[in-house]
Parts: sequence; structure tokens; C-alpha cells
Amino acid sequence: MLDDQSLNIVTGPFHTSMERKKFIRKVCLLGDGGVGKTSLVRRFVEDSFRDEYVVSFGTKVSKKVLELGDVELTLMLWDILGQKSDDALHSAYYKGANGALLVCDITRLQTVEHLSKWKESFLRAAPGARIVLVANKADLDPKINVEKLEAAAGVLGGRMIMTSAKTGEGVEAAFLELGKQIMEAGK
Ligand code: G3D
Ligand code: MG
Repeated sequence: MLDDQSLNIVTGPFHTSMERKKFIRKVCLLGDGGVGKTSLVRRFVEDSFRDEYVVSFGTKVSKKVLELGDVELTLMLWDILGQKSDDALHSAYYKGANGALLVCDITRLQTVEHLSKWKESFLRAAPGARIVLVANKADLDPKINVEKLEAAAGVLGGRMIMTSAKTGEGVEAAFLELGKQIMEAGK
């Protein structure tokens, strides 16, 4: 089958620009207060962060464009400023979400224990959304052993991506993984 690229070759140099398919998807940041959600978004979005956000009702929305092969994927990143997984208002923010980063902090066991609650309430409002698990603050001494993290990840049905919003380790990889999963799910 001919794809866009092979068509360009057939039709010669006058049609060399690759047609990009554009998508916009909504992503939520989930996890206890202080795990590093806002810091991860800031690290990922970098300099455009200051220009591209809207604050309303305790939610900050920033934008990041990913290039995934011939797909241009715009992620709208919803950073909910509330701190508790059982906050009834959250479900309104989750509606229409295509994915979430589910974030814990490797220096606080409680934040790992609360992940399933965040996941449940999110999926109730956004069934079918994709979730990527993130263990943040990898630059600090872990207070949770690897086995415990792996066990938690197993229960939640994925693997944890270690990140540090401080050094940047794993941050791009985590958002990229989510972007890919969202595009896969949409096929
Ligand atoms: P939240 O949005 O999930 O509530 P924040 O979390 O992004 O506000 O981060 C909470 C605190 O953790 C902040 O410190 C922030 O600098 C710190 N933090 C976030 N990510 C990392 C990380 O990867 N490594 C380290 N060492 N610290 C991190 P303050 O002192 O401002 O409260
Ligand atoms: Mg925050």
C-alpha cells in the first residue's frame, strides 16, 4: 500500500513535505499533594510553560506538542491543584480525558498506597483512558524498596517509570510513553 511518503517519491520534488496528522488529547496529572505533578509538567513543557497556561477553578492547563512519526500530537496537560483523591470536584476535571500520569513520590510510602484510589476515581470519570505510572524524585534517597514499588505497579497493571522533575531523568520518556499509548488506544 502507498503511504504519504512513497507517494512523495512517486510524484517527485514538488510534494516533499510530509503530511502530518494532527491530534489533540487531554491528559490529567494524578497523585497526592507534593509528589511533583506541577514540577513534572513544568520540566516537560519547559520555557513555554509561562505563556501557555490557564488557571481556572484550581486547575492549570498547559500545552505540549509531540512529534510521533507522522503524527503531531498536542497534549493538553491538566494539573489539578487539589490534593485528595476523593475530592468530588475532580471528576468534573477528569471528564473527556484520554490519559493520565499517575504520580507517586519514592520518599513517601503513603503516596504509593494512595495510587489505586486516584486511579479508580479517574477511570470512573474517564473510562478507557490510558494511565502511565510514575515514581518521582528519583534523585533523592528512596524510602520505599524496589520490590514494594514493583508490587504496587503490578497491582495497578503497569510498570513504574522512574522520574526526577529536578534532574529531568525519565520525564520526557514518561510523557512520550503516555502519548504513544493514547495514540495506540485511539486506533
Ligand atoms: P505537586 O504539584 O504534586 O503538589 P510539586 O508537587 O510539583 O509542587 O512539588 C512538591 C515539592 O517537591 C516541591 O518542593 C518540588 O520542588 C519538589 N519536587 C518535585 N519533583 C521533585 C524531584 O523530582 N526531585 C526533588 N528533589 N524534588 C522534587 P517545595 O520545596 O517547593 O515544596
Ligand atoms: Mg501542584
